[in-house]
Amino acid sequence: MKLVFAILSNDDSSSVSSSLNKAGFQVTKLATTGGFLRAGNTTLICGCQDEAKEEVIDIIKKHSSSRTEIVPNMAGSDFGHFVNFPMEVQVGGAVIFVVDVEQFIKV
Ligand code: 2BA
Repeated sequence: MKLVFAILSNDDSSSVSSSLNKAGFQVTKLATTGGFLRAGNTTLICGCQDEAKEEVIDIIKKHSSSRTEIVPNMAGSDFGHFVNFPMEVQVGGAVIFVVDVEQFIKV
C-alpha cells in the first residue's frame, strides 16, 4: 500500500479531491501553509493500493497542472493615478510525495 501526499493550490483542491473520490479513492484534505511563501495551500492524503499509485498521480496531475493566468495588477503612475497592468502569473502545479505504508488499520 502507498500513501500519496499532494501539496497543491487551494484553487485546485476541490477539483482534485472530488476527481479522486469519483475514481473510488479516499482522500483526507488538510489546510496547510507553505514554509517559504507563508501562503495557504492544501495537502491531500490518499492511501491506495500499490498498483493504483499511477492513477492517483495522473488524476492529481490532470487537475492541478501548472498554467498561466492573467491577473489584474494596479500600479501607481507619476500622475497620481492607478493604472491597471494585467500580468501573467504561473498558478497551479503540485508537489507529490509517495511513501510506503507499513500497516493500514481501521478499528
Ligand atoms: P514549489 O516547489 O512548487 O512548492 C510548493 C509548496 O509545496 C511549498 O510552499 C511547500 O508547502 C510544499 N513543498 C515543496 N517542496 C517541499 C518539500 N521538499 N518538503 C515539504 N514541503 C514541500 P512554499 O514553501 O511556500 O514554497 C512556494 C514556492 O516558493 C515553491 O514552489 C518554490 O518555487 C519556491 N521556494 C520554496 N522554497 C524556496 C527557497 N528556499 N528558495 C527559493 N524559492 C523557494
